[in-house]
Amino acid sequence: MSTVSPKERLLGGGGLYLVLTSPVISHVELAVGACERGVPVLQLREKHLPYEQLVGLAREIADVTKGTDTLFIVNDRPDVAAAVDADGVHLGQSDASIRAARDIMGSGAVVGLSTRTPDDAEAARIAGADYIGVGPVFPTDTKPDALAPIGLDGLRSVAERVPELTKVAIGGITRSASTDVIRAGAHYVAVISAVCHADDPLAAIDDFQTHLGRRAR
Ligand code: TZP
Ligand code: MG
Repeated sequence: MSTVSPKERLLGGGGLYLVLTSPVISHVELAVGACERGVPVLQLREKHLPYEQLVGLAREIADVTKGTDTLFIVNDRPDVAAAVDADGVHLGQSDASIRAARDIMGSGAVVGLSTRTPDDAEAARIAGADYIGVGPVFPTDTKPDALAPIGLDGLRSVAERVPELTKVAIGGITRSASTDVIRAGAHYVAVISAVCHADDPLAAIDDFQTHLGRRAR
């Protein structure tokens, strides 16, 4: 069990950031497999679930990640994240503010914010985000309302504007593209379909882990 704080763990590492959305095996089975394989960050993103069900699922996942090296982040909902004592929350541009999330979760919580452009990224840094999501990098079918992809060049522009911020690239990232994404300036690659909707999600994690590993920095 790590004695290092969640923020220090996030800031000191890199690699696979696995977002759980409608996985083809159960969320808990996938969370167990991710922890066993040393995935550094797990996020629960199930936008359609009502509060009680979301808290129930988040609590099960928090029980799995507790005491492991895997950080647990809840998407959109600082209230849910606080209810299950998750390590952090990921906010979109139209979710709660970073300040509101810290008021709910406490100052030790990891707070991430979605961004797409260098200006978004700079605003996120000024607002005190611990990390930024950057994307969509590539086209994605998983988020129907996603804006146009920014490509590796767009990711590079964001990375150049906020070199000191931890960057989590997202959107259409496959295992084979993941090394280019890291080279373009991301510390973590966030994936949904490449793992959650793979024929064998645990084998897909192994494939990412083999190629990305746990990236200390
Ligand atoms: N935000 C930007 S793209 C995206 C989100 C949540 C979807 C990523 O899913 P996939 O399947 O990895 O493209
Ligand atoms: Mg959101």
